[in-house]
Amino acid sequence: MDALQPNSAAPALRSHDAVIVGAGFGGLYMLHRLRGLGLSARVFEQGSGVGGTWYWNRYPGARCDVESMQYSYGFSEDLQQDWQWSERYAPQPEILRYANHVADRFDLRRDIQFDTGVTAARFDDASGTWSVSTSDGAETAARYLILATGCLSNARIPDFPGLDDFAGKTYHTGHWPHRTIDFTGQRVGVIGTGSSAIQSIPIIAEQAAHLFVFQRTANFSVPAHNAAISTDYAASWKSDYAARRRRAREETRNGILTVVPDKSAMEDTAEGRRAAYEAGWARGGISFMSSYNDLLLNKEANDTACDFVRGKIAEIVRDPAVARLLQPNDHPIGSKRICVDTDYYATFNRPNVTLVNVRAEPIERILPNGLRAGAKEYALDAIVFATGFDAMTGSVAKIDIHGRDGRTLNQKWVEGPRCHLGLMSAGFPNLFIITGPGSPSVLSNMIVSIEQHVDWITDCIAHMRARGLDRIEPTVAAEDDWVAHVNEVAHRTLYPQANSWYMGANIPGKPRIFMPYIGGVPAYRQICAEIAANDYAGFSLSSARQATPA
Ligand code: N01
Repeated sequence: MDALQPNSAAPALRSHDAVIVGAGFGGLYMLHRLRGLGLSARVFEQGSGVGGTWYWNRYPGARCDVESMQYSYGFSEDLQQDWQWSERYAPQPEILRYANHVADRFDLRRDIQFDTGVTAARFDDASGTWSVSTSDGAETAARYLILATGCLSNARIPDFPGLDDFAGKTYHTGHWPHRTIDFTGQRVGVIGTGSSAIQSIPIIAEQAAHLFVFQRTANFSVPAHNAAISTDYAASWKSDYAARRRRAREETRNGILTVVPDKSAMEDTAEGRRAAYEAGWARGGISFMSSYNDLLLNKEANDTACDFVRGKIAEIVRDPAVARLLQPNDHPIGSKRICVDTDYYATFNRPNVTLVNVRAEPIERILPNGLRAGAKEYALDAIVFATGFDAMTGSVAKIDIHGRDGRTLNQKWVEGPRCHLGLMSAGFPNLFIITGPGSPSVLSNMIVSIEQHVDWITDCIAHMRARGLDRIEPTVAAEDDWVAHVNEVAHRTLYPQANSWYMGANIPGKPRIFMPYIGGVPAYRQICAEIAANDYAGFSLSSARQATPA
């Protein structure tokens, strides 16, 4: 379809084969692939630039906790050979440069409309097209609507009373200003102790006159041991990049090449475990969780890893009362996303850092000059909300999506998200969600999962076009089976034991459903591939001239 140009002052009516929402890593690659099919696509991006997560999360210390050589696209051999990563864990500005490089290299910007949010989308059953409303007041018609809205993109500030009265500056880690913020000489409060807080606290502590860390739940964190990437290390990856990418996709649970011993922690002696955990601690990063093959399956095994990390905290933090407060004791290690830090625990040895237990004394009110927690008031010049996101469904829910029978996606998902394969939802034809709920997504290397979804969607659209079909949606039966399977697999693990954002537990009133698919990247890829090879079994495909699927 070609764009229709407006001939009056009326809002533009545009028409494309596909609308893609979001210009992060998912949206960029989706645009590239659809162009390859010869389709016209328009990307709407609410930010002023590409990069998604890495456009918004500019807080001090932001970096990826998947190693740079792996947290990058594998679809272009030239790209992966040319790009040089500087550090083992790339800092946010470098990842953002990479996203911009990709946008320029593949000439993607001309089809991206920045500073434009998608507010609503309505499926017209008669024409089989989506009508997409955007924040610029325009409407765009498209056969396919593809949400590349990201899993952690709806930043959330809890509804603290008095928030608007605060006279100082407030920040959210996921909405950080696009300029350097210097806290020198200030009294700063950081609320939250998740990954974002744990990365930013050591840096803010170096600047602030005093830093108060308001902790509700202690988190497990392992050292990053970040370092420059040596030329030899990069060269070893590049010498067989394609094969390594393939192994990451097909042979690892989470799309990240790691050696996982085929051994339970309980098969080892106490000394053997100590040595394995010490090696994991020394290696650094999330591969600590791969010290044994059952840390997220067996509580007894998990406890041994918890004890090890709690012991490390006690060794690092000098004040035993502070150390105790920092030692997590209410969830298995890894059941909340494990954090990766640089000097996090040691930061609490600084005289200008105070840990406040807001589990015991919750934050009651934000005051004009600080906040009150329990009986105590804390004077603050700035508050950093490291309070996370309405994860996985939050950015989808912000769009008022009406499906084939007029029902909204939010109505359908009121008791938790329902998707087949985490890709499509019954009643919403031609609506694809990249790394949606029910897919490995946040439990995997996101770029690996993004590429797999984009490739699957591209192949699906190509398949339909080759057969004169223009409508696809999952059957209710297939979707129900998949949702049940996602739940069943999750409950074989320790994950549901934590009040995590994976479970929707961080959002008051959000249904408690384990949202990502934990069956592993290789198994999931195989299921998706088999369904495609089997003429998209579990999906109804038709042309607009045929009856609507039941
Ligand atoms: O958010 P979070 P995040 N009063 O939800 C606390 C990815 N990521 O932005 O646990 C007091 O984890 C809340 O407390 P509790 C990664 O997948 C990756 O840090 O709910 N506290 C928690 O401590 C990560 O998991 C990277 O009791 C309140 C914190 O706020 C995900 O993004 C870096 C509160 C929120 O932690 C999200 O991480 C950064 C309240 N009312 C992020 N409400 C890397 O790759 C919330 N909290 C390295």
